[in-house]
Amino acid sequence: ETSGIGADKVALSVTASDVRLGMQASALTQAVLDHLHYSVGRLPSVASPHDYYRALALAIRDRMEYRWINTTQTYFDLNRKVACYLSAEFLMGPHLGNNLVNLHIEQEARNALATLGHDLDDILACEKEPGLGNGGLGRLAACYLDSLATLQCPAVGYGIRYEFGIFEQEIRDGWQTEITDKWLRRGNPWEIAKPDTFYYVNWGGHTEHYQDEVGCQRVRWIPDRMVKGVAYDTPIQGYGVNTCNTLRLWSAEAVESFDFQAFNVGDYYQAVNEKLVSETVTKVLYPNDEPASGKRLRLAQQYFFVTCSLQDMLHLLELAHAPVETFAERFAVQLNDTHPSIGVAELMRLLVDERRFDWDAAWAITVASFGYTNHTLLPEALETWPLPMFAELLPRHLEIIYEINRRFLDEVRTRFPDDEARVARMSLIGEEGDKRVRMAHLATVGSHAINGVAALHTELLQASILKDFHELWPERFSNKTNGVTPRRFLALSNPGLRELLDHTLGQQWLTEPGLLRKLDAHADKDAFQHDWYAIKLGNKQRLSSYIHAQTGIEIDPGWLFDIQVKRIHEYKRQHLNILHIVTMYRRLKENPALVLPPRAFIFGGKAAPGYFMAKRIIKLINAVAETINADPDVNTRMKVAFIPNFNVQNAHLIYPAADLSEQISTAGKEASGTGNMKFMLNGALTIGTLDGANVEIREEVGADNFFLFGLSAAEVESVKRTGYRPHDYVAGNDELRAVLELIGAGHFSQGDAEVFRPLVDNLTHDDPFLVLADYAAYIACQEQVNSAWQDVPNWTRMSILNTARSGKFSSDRAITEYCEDIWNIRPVTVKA
Ligand code: B1N
Repeated sequence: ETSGIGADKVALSVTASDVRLGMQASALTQAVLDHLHYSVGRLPSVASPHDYYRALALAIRDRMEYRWINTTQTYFDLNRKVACYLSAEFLMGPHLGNNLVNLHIEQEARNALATLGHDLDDILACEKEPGLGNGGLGRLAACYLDSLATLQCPAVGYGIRYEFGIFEQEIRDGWQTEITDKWLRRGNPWEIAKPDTFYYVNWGGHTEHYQDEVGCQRVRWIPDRMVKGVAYDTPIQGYGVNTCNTLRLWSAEAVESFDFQAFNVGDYYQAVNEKLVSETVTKVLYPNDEPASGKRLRLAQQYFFVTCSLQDMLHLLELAHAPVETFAERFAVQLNDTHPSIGVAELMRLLVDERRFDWDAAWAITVASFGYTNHTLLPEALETWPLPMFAELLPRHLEIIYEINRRFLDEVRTRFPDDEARVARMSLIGEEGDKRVRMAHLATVGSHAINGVAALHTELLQASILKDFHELWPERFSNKTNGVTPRRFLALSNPGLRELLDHTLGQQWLTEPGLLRKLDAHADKDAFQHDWYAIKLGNKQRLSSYIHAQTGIEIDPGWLFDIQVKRIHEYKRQHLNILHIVTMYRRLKENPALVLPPRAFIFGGKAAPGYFMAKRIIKLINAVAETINADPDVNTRMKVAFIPNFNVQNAHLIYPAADLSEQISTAGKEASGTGNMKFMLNGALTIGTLDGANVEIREEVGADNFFLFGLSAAEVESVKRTGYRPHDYVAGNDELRAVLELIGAGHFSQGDAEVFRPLVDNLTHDDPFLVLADYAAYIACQEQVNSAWQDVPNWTRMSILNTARSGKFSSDRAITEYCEDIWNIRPVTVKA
């Protein structure tokens, strides 16, 4: 039997052929040629690199398909409980390279392409990554899918197939500009559309209360709009296993028959318009990381993907002939922040209104099914919806939320009599100013397990925004410190280091990252340090070429690479980093003889398009870069570069090249951070505050191998309580004052004293994130970095220890904890 047309349409007893599934280079070469011919429609001689990319991607997808179908079938046959990870964002990054790693066929693919006259790296670079997320939260969801598959856990990721993902960032004249992300323009070889798997989604209208045949009071929702959610599936191949799970993303389509009336009265235009309106639901990802958008369309997106996902679960139960009563035994539904929290009310509606469950039985199922992960304490990020908007879009859900609230507040009153202040604080409806539905409260009340994403964050969560809930149900709370996948963020992106680790530890470190500890024993060895240094230098050369190609800036790979990449946000304090750079610039200008080890200050990150301060911080970084890079007095000892369009693809080049990882958020504000873990895994040392997972990183690596500075979370709170006056810090520190004056006077903006005025004014008069309070400590800590950097063997030793002690931050560890403590899910072996 051969591959090609009809090979997958033969009699049922015959499965796909070995030739087509072959993992050897020769079989892959043939498969790429077949796909070039049959799927891409190009002769090899005229095919572009992108054509080859598509052909190889399809050939690799073929090789996962068998495992994929088999995995789904295995879960179904064994009736196994499935983790359903509900997330409005999945920031998957490029698929091809990762799938090659997980299937162990990189070398074969490289050889196959070489036979065809192409270099695998050039072909990998052709992939346009699906940017269906903003930052850490979306990338965490992607790492968790990788770990679930690798750990052989039954799991599905459910989300939204945005037609436009996160915008592409270009830097023009130092400012961020946003370009729409048309990621589907050249097709997506990784997804398989499932046009027959769809569900209806309703909006608006009103409710009717009626008595059913047996005299029960029931409610009917009479919506006035309807769309269809269609499934698009992407395979998630585990590393070194047969498990291949599914990411199922929903896309909105018009319901063909719904606007038939418009056709009948001849209003063709209105009918077509209806289609356009329907499809806007999944058109674009909201580009705000953290601040809640408050837009009706965002709530519509949330309800859309959540109802499709829950209906899909109910449908799967039906296919398995399992009673709906067993829902919570079959599905663990995890809410990735509050974005899918409308699911609590929706599952109640599906059970009570549509399946005629009584309330208590439905509620028991709901609470047993849901878990809620909180990712932020920032007040501006907490989702609340104005009642009128909620009532217009989801009238029945609002009634259900009122009923959940009534029963819940009765419980609170019983436990805490005569405490109406507590009742008001805990209500699902906020009454400060306009009335709003508090989604974090809905998620908490509807879940049997609530968790934060780092130890400090969970403590603060229990002490602040969910304090009352923690007092009521302490047993429901736990910490699940985030993790990242070592497959993508080391094996794929740092092949040099991977090889050294494989050689030193054997390949098992990739699934047992605790084995990295064995590197401790090599940290002092000259030869090993030598290899380590050479690998880092190679990675820095790679990044340096990329930066040069993107920005024209030349950076010497021998310099200290000091990197801060993450969304631009005041709480992350990129401007604190800039104040340090300007401080060093001034010192060099004033004292040309100053001994300063040369450093490259590298930034990357997008600002929300409507975030005034964040956009100005980008402009400031670029303005400072332009001045410094062009000044021969300083540019032999410092350079500054802003890498445009930070995304997963260029992150692969960035993390492995770092010597120093900047994790300098105001303590108490960064829930966890995950970039901090990616840097550590790749041997960067951290300069950071006691915030988020930095606390645990420092614990693991040891205080001697971490550059700590700044106020603690408790100190930040106490400074704020007793009245923070940033101006006192300006008055008390000549160097700080001079730095702010230099920026404010337009030294970096051709004399324009207006452009950075809002930044400088904000820092001197308000400074909500205590940049000035931490300035002196940060500068002093950076001086320690400079001295440490000059001792190459010791720096290398500390770099090795960082990788060695990063095992805790594998997403495999995190997922194991979710499986054991929250989901009650066990691995299942999928046979070959
Ligand atoms: O989630 C990450 C954490 O590591 C980060 O510390 C945290 O900031 C991040 C609304 C968010 N929290 N909240 C968001 C994203 C999009 C959106 O529309 C909020 N992202 C985080 C993973 O735990």
